[in-house]
Amino acid sequence: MRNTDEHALQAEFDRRVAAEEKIEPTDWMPDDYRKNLIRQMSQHAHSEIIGMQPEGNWITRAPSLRRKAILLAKVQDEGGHGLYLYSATETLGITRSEMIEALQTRKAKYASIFNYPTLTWADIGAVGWLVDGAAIVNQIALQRTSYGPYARAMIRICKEESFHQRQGYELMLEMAKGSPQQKQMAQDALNRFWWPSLMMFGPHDGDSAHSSKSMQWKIKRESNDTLRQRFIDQTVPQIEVLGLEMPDPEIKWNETRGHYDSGEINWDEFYKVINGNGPCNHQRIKHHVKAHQDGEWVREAVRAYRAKQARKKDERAA
Ligand code: BYC
Repeated sequence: MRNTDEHALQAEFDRRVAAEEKIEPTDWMPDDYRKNLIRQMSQHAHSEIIGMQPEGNWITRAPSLRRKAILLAKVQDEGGHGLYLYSATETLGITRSEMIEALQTRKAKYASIFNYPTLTWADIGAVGWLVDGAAIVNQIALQRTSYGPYARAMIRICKEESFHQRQGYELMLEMAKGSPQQKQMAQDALNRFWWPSLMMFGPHDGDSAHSSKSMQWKIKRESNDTLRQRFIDQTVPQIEVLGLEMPDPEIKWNETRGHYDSGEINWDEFYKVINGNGPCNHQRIKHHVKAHQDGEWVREAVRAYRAKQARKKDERAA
């Protein structure tokens, strides 16, 4: 392509992003924009799929039929989110199998939070309340992301995540107002999931490798620290309603800032987890590989069916 053409295409892309118009799959886009989207969106899809494991772990042990039905529906929703996101990412020119290969060979990441175990039933409440709660804060902003298929997927996903967050909070409320042992389980779940939930927003703005480009392209609409602070501000009053102790002794309302102050995240732990050495990284990938291998017969059947349809079409055309 001639240089002048490239400049014109880039100028048109910049104009559309500035005008808040969505970029669609058939539109020209800079290569780095495409690559960055593939990275973030495939990581997001993998998070939804790997995120089914810690909760799926409790489906057979849910304490009532009502709780089992809710959890089953939630875990299925997460699978659905993964599928919308894989499809949206495929519009950028990468195949589903390439993305899965990248996940299984650890070239692609998924949200750090899913490398922590769910040890008790109260953890299911904490995951819904805190993990889905953090995900919503991040994803509401992503509904305005500049890439059309991603923005549209986020609208539906946010509606479902909102139900997930509420069922988690309702579960926590029941535990926190229950017997002293149940209240203790709720407290313990809050203490263990608080910090990993804050880590979901990524490194501080100054340490975030992709933020400045992503903000310029309007892939990201708000910074990691802004979203993390919003999550803290909305969650602290919810902890008070539960009647639980704060998981961080440094949480304190700051009148001047109009926000809650809080303690520092253990960044060594964060980097350890995202680089493959968290408590459950190995188990999560091993389980994914096995499930994928066990599903090979389905893919084989789909391929055989497609080949048969193609043969029929050729015969009709001949
Ligand atoms: N975990 O430059 P940065 C859910 C990586 S699941 C792992 O700030 P970026 C749900 C980052 O990838 C919700 N890795 O990156 C499902 C980068 O490494 P690479 C999942 C992380 O992309 C089931 C490096 O650190 N949501 O809803 O600008 C049940 C530098 O970071 C993390 C999404 O995925 C992390 N927490 O910002 C319940 C939302 N943080 O790629 C709930 C979409 C950072 O260069 N993603 N890294 O190797 C995003 O909004 C952004 O990608 C992030 C990070 C805010 C996560």
